[in-house]
Amino acid sequence: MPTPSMEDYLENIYKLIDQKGYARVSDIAEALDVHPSSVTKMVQKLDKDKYLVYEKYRGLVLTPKGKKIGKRLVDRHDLLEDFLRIIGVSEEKIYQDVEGIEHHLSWDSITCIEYLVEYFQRNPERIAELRALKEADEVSEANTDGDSEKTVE
Ligand SMILES: [Mn+2]
Repeated sequence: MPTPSMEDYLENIYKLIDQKGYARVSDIAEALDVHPSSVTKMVQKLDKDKYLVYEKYRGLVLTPKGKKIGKRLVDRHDLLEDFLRIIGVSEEKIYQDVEGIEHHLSWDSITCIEYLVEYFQRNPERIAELRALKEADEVSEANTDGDSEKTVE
């Protein structure tokens, strides 16, 4: 099993290759906000563990094993974003929150969240109910704050 840090690399390498057709050390360093020398070190480790093949002058290719786990990690990230969006987390918090939780849930929990997201997507009226519950609470909180003129969208 890859470590959380390896997961971040595999996730981003998969995404870069998917979007641009290739992943350079400099692109990975930028995506993960780390020093290129850290990328080189991790890429060598991922090569040793057979997730990818790294050749200094030809770049980096994911192995079938690397592709499979990379896709799974990207899908997991997207699923968790959908989940937080559905339960009403504000857009500016979603990405960082997913980065914070994605490595710490079991695949069992991920599967359960997947069904929950599917359930809500099939029943959008339930999403509306959930939103209404949150908004009603926000309105009553605003009122008890003596801020009764505050309007809630
Ligand atoms: Mn992520």
